[in-house]
Amino acid sequence: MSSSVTDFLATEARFGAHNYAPIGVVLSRGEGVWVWDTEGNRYLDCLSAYSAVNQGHCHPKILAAMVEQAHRLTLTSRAFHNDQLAPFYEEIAALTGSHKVLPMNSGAEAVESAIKSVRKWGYEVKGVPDGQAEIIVCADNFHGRTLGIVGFSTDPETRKHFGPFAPGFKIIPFGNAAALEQAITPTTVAFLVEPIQGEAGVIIPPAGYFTEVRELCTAHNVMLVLDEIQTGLGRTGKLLAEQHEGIEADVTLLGKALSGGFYPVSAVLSNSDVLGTLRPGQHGSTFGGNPLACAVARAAMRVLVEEGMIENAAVQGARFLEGLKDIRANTIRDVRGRGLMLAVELHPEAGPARRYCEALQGKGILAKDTHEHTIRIAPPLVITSDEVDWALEQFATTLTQDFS
Ligand code: IF1
Repeated sequence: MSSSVTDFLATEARFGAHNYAPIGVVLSRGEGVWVWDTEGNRYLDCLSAYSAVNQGHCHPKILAAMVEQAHRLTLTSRAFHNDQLAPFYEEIAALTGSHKVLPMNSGAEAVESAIKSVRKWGYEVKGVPDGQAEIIVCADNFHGRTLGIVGFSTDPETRKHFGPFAPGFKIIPFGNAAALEQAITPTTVAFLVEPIQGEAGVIIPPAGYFTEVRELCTAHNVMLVLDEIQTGLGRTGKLLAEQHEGIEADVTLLGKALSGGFYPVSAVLSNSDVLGTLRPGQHGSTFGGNPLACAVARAAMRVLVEEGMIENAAVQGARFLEGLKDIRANTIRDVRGRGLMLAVELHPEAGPARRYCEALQGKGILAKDTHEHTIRIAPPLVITSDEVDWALEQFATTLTQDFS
């Protein structure tokens, strides 16, 4: 069967829920930083499936681990043990310095699992009266799409007509430690926050913010839950973004790149007794911790470290950021980033960022707009200097165009 791009788009539109508005490219193959569409055009992937393919598309070692494991055993449920779970625990604990691990599948599931765990910790360890646990979150957060999570979103599109929502969340501004201090009460069990807000447009908090946050959480016996689902696993040039401020979260959430994009794998990592409050029957998942997921995640973590991808993200991220800052275009309002988590914010008068992303597509680059005026740039961490320089040329010619 040979379908044209319009056929694919028409069929999707006819049968699929219209909850996305993708750029009009139909991809059929990927390798490293490159992806190809059905017509054979090649693109540099500057989204990396929202940082799920940090290790590059179809990494051969992760692929081999997946295929090998798929031949042996894929799913046992947690009613029985499997021989991949223990080594996965050991390796992720060693990598991240965590004591306890709860394996799940999607990022949103990891967030939900953390919410359940910190509430339970609040009642059973901290001594909060039952039903009164409060979790503090930030404005403009993005933690996923479940009802529990969208209930504390501040984006009207995300919430509208999906209610009623669960109580127990308090929203404060991001990057403001004084606001956190004011919001904490004796029934506060946790502060859930992204180290860098991704969906909000790659918002980097002021230096020292997380040091203060850490001190406040410790002083008030509040669990600091860092959602590193997007920032984690090398994206920002460190294994975890928390390392940029030399702090340690009480609970760390990983997802996306934990499988290198092969399979949904997420995890709740905890350094305290938070996960210790969960007893048999109180939480779980059919697929969480399955042998295929564990084998894939083990390979995904191994190549990230063995192949120097985290260091490369730091080096190439700095090169990319410098190059973007050197582009002289009056369309550009701000350029920011840490490691290979970058963004170009356009002046509102420059027209919607989406048009620039479509122009970039014509030049062989796939990037995604966010919040109308921001272009997000997050290539796989295996990108080379030559590829960064080539991408910068394409960005320079595109950003000096005027689409307004
Ligand atoms: C989509 C955004 C990125 C996340 C953080 C949890 C999750 C995500 C920090 C949930 C997921 C995704 C989901 C994806 C778009 C994408 C995204 F633009 F929406 F915000 F990456 F920037 N915590 N982010 O970023 O993980 O349940 O999806 O596995 O299409 O909704 P998930």
